Amino acid sequence: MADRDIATNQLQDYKKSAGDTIPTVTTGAGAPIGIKDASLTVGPRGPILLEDVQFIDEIAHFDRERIPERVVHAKGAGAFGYFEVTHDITKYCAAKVFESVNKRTPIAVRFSTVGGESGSADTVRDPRGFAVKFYTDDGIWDLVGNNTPVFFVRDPTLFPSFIHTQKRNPRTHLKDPDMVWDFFSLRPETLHQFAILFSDRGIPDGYRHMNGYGSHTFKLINACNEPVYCKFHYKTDQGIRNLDTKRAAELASSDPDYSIRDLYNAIAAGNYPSWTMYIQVMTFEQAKTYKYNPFDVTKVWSHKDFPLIPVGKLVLNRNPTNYFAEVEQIAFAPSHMVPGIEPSPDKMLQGRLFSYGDTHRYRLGANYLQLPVNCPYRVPVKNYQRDGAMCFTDNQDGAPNYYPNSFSGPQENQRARNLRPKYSLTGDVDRYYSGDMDNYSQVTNFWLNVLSSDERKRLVENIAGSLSGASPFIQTRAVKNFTQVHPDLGSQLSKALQLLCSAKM
Ligand code: HDE
Repeated sequence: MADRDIATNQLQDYKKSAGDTIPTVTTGAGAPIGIKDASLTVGPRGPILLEDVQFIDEIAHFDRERIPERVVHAKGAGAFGYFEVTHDITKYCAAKVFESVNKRTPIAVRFSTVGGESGSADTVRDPRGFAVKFYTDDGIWDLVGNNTPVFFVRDPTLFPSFIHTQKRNPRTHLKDPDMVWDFFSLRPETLHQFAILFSDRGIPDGYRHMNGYGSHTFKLINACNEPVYCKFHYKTDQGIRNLDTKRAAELASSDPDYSIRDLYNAIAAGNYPSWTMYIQVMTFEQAKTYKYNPFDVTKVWSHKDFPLIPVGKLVLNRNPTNYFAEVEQIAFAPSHMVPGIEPSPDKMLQGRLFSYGDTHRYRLGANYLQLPVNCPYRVPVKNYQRDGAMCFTDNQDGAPNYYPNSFSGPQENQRARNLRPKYSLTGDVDRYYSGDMDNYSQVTNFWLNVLSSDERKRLVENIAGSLSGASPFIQTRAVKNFTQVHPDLGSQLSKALQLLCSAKM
């Protein structure tokens, strides 16, 4: 069996580790089962009796095996490990996770594709999710990011529509290039993320060879209660590696679970992947005058203006022991924050603060934070929440369930209270259109100064390949947008499209 990889040998390895003692099979309620492979029937050809509770126990549980898949990021791989601080950033942030150099905090990570279903191929052109759960001394901190530093839209109210264009046409149940390109060409703020998606980085080679980004602007608070704005980055220590379109398409049919397999095998072989965490820091004064809106998630902060500051290392050294328990049920939320880390006014981040908890309560239930993979197991949870479906702790025993109280119920924490700088907001309440906020300058810079000429050529080919499936009037509108990025991009794309469309005729 030398040619079998570690993932394929999982059951062989289980058998070896289980040893000679084979357990008794039981019902869900623990009763030992005498005969497992036959239902209870009247004669060998007869119908099944209602008293076959053993069969009903088995089939009724089977009928409920699936929970709703994630509405986006349904296909993914998870792993566990630690975050270790290598550089002191306490002058910016008092969160316990950054408390001292060498401090380690356990983490869980889930990588994912975005648009496909949970059975879809791993090697598609799609952003990759890069979600990290830090089990800190102050509870859970989730940094739920992607492998790109920017996002498609800047107002969360557009997110459901945007995602619908990435999913299936409601009538045909097919992916629909008109839906994709209609939306993209009507909302040019998508161009920056789009250019990255259609560049070489659009199909990473597995999950170990890509960077991760918190993407949004966050706020860090130091022990003197002074805030700064910040962006988080993880750079892969394995080096960036991408798949070309042809190889990705081959893998989509020969090994659709390529990225899950790659991560599992690497960790099982002791080849632990790691990433270096950096932050960029912007003061409140700088934010007031910076040339871009620092809370616009379609933009990056220039590394020249805001250099990367090293912070620490993420290391993944354990595979999940059970996929459903530890990966399907893991529940990340940007609202899981800890003292010292706060949201910025970025509207997209604000929209996400609501959405994730909401989806978890639907997908997993009101007590999703009690599941072992989600619970902040390094701190005791003490509060005034009680009951709900599937409460499987002691439900906080006999402690008072109301606040304030005179009976030793949990009290406020002074440190958390001190790490709360006030901030003031003014402005007229309105629905502000944000589609016209400089959609081009950073994409032009990407085209001119980030990509090599070969990379530009491939970008044009990749866009043309996808855009050629859309209706001609949508193609024309999209080319117009790309021409605004740079006339060369527009004309090269126009030529590539003509070639492809005439080849199809
Ligand atoms: Fe998500 N996103 N998202 N997203 N997202 C979800 O939460 C949502 C956004 C990201 O491995 C969902 O548990 C809204 C940006 C990752 O489990 C859902 C908006 C970024 C994952 C949701 C965004 C992300 C999700 C679906 C716009 C990168 C997978 C299931 C306001 C910075 C996490 C779930 C995992 C998952 C909502 C935009 C990253 C529905 C409303 C921007 C990595 O709650």
